Amino acid sequence: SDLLDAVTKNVEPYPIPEGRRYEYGTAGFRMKANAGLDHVIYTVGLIAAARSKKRNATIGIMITASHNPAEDNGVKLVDPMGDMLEQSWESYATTLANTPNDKLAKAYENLVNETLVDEIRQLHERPAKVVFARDTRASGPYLVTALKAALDAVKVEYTDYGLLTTPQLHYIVRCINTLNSPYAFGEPTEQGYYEKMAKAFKTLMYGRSIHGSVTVDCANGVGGPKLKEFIKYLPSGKEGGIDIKIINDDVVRPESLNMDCGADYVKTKQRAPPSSNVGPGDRCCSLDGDADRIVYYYTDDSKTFHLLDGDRIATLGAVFLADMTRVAGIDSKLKIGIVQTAYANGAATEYVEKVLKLPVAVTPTGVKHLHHAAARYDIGVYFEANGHGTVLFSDNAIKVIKESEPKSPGQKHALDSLRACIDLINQAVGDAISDMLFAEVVLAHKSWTLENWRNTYIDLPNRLVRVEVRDRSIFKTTDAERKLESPKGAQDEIDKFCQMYVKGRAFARASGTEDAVRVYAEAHSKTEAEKLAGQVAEVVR
Ligand code: NG1
Ligand code: ZN
Repeated sequence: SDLLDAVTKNVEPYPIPEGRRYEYGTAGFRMKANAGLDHVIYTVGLIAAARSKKRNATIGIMITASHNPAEDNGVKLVDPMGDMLEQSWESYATTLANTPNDKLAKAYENLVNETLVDEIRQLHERPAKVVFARDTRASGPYLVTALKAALDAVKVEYTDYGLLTTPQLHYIVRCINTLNSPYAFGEPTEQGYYEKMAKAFKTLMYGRSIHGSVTVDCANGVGGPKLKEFIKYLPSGKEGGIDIKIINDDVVRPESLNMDCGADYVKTKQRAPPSSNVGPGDRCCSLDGDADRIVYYYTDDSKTFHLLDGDRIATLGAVFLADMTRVAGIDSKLKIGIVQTAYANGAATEYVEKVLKLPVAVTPTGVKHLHHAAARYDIGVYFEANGHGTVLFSDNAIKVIKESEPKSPGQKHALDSLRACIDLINQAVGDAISDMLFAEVVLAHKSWTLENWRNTYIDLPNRLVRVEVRDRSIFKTTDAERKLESPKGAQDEIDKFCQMYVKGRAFARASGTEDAVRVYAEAHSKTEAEKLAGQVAEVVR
């Protein structure tokens, strides 16, 4: 057909480089931008078309490589509710990405036939709708050209949103697909995003004030210009709002992206970006390159650096939400829980279970796993230690919160606050800017400094190492990645080493985003955590 001829013709400029093999991983496709990503993105356009037909909804495509170096880029698909692509479709994406140009049209036709097999025939004729955006990487505009070539070939109706943070794109996808429904999420525009969250922020800040300013490191990525825009909608410190100082917002030199700054730098180096010159106790946070991750930190009077990571943001948020449901008198109707991965600090897990007395679920790495587990609670707080996470409110929770009649001014205030949380928190996906405003609100309510926040529990010293191995695919895990089931015998050795230390805990797993095995170890002292990490690294090496 004409359509299939167009698929073949338009892909001509984007062949697969010799010997390349692609895989749709935890974060979609990610690689050096010049390693055939144009071909991959073209095929992602076709997948989005098929997925849109299948779901009869708008599908999102985000072009970003998040915290990775400036010369990398990547792409991921966003499902109708603003969540990650359904897992069963990842293998379709992998298959199509590895299909050479001369076989692509046929592969696309097969995909549509296979995935629409149970549907009525008209589905083939159903229009497909896609929206997409990109981060500030230099390769972005060229990759958009490849994407448009695919969307044009299969006659998809699309909107190019230009530069957006990853969570903004997720927000927009969800807004479009819930428009005029009882689950309407908001206006499907960048401005709609700012207005919705700013309004909720003002409600939550009513009668409160935030002490001092917060310095936000934007990783020289798309978060910089977007946060600057957002500030126009937010009340300033003087107006009972927030004073935000932006650093690392250079998007003119693309090579500065994630360079010696950003959430990943701060988390892995355990230090502030060298460009930061704040004083002792000053409140700081760092976003990553596409603004879906955030960590807080400060240095104390003795210049010691203290990180408040995703585990902390989760506990901070959970404390607040649990308090508010109690004050509102609806705690018996709502089940609150926290979802972590194996990378959560043991002290955080213990604090949640023993002090907050909330249930903890542990899932494999990757936001989609946490997201699904969080959806099983009425209020599910999920965060990866590296700062990616959000809070999900179930339909039941939203109904209870919206329909409860307050019996006192205190209950009214708590209910209003909870209602505003539903809007302030980007439930589509982890969102650094939304998470930051939420954390700021909770700190303001509690009149806490970062030091107060840190003193809720003290992290166990820990160490994360990256181990290069010949073949990482031999490392198979079980128990939410906390145990190795292959290679045989490795887990027994790891257990033996863990037992040598007080509070010793360690695990090894193959990275889903890099060609390496990651080893995590914690123990009651820094030296011991490091020793344990070294020993486990030897086991897998
Ligand atoms: P891998 O490479 O599979 O460990 C990393 C992060 C994840 C997640 C993904 C996606 C660590 C230890 N792992 O996964 O938490 O964010 O990247 O970006 O930080
Ligand atoms: Zn990111």
